[in-house]
Amino acid sequence: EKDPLIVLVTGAAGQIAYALFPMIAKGAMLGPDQPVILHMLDIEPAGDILKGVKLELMDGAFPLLKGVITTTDVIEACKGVDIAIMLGGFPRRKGMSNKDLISKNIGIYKAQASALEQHADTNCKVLVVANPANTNALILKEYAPSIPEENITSLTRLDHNRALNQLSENLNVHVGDVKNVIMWGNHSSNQYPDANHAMVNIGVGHKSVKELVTDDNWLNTEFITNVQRRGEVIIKSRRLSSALSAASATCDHMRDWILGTPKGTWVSMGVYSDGSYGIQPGLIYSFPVTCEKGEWSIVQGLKIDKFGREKMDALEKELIEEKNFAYSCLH
Ligand code: NAX
Repeated sequence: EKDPLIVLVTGAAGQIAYALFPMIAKGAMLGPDQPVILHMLDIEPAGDILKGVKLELMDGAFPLLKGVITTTDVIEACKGVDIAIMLGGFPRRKGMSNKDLISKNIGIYKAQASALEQHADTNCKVLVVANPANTNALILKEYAPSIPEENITSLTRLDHNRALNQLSENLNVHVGDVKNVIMWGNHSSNQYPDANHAMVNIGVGHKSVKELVTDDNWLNTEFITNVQRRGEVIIKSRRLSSALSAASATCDHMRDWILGTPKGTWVSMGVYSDGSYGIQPGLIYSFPVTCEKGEWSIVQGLKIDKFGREKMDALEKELIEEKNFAYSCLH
């Protein structure tokens, strides 16, 4: 049997975590033969909730779950961690701008970065989900300089999966037969789902989405706004933000990163920019990536049209502004 991996989940008393824990415990994230130990971190007022979630996890009688630690102490939470899933943070309240959110989260991400750097495994892989996800990841990277920069990523997989679903509904094909959409840049209200390179499995090979859509204009209009507004639509009907789909996307992100993407398939991940596609190096920007043996690499050489280029540049600008604002709070 493999040695267990230690998985830290912050914001462990929250709603995404509640949907995510059974997926991790059943092996959907790290594989059906990979035992896990969970470290659940939340803040003091959520201590009782944490204990309750732990009781449910024990009652799940999951064969792969070799231990559960609940704590409100960030150092204890980070000890020996192999995988860190950052769901915790200051929640967006009505009327809060991105800047308000950044200034509230900066202290949290600085402290968690230091704790991870000092106490986690040296090859710890980190996924930041809490918003603003890209910029929280960037702060984490800055304050954990000994964690390799390629080990710090942010979630755009939920948007990616939403885009796959939009294509599947529009083309009336199964979602499992659609692949290679791209979320570029930032997880924000201006996010840009790009289906120009997306493919559909038609049984005897693949056809491009561009060939299959009846209305070419749809990809640059409704498709984009449907993906952008999906979160709001869900909040309106569920009266809570997306949790099941966010947990599933979190699981997909880590699984593909660690176990690899299928041949010919790429996924979207917020990763450290190396300057690919002319994007400022050092930003955490979402790119199409393939993964092998625990390492991601950015898909190179895709043709970008003028419409897409403008969207990508606008998202880069947004991230530079968030970065500059974050730095002005820090120094
Ligand atoms: P919840 O409000 O249900 O849970 C957040 C939890 O974090 C709470 O239990 C809270 O006590 C805890 N927390 C706050 N400060 C903390 C700290 N310093 N250390 C540890 N825990 C702390 O939110 P939930 O719906 O679970 O969403 C979690 C985060 O994901 C939010 O920031 C949300 O905006 C973000 N999302 C990001 C998405 C993405 O695609 N990147 C999509 C889904 C989601 O909206």
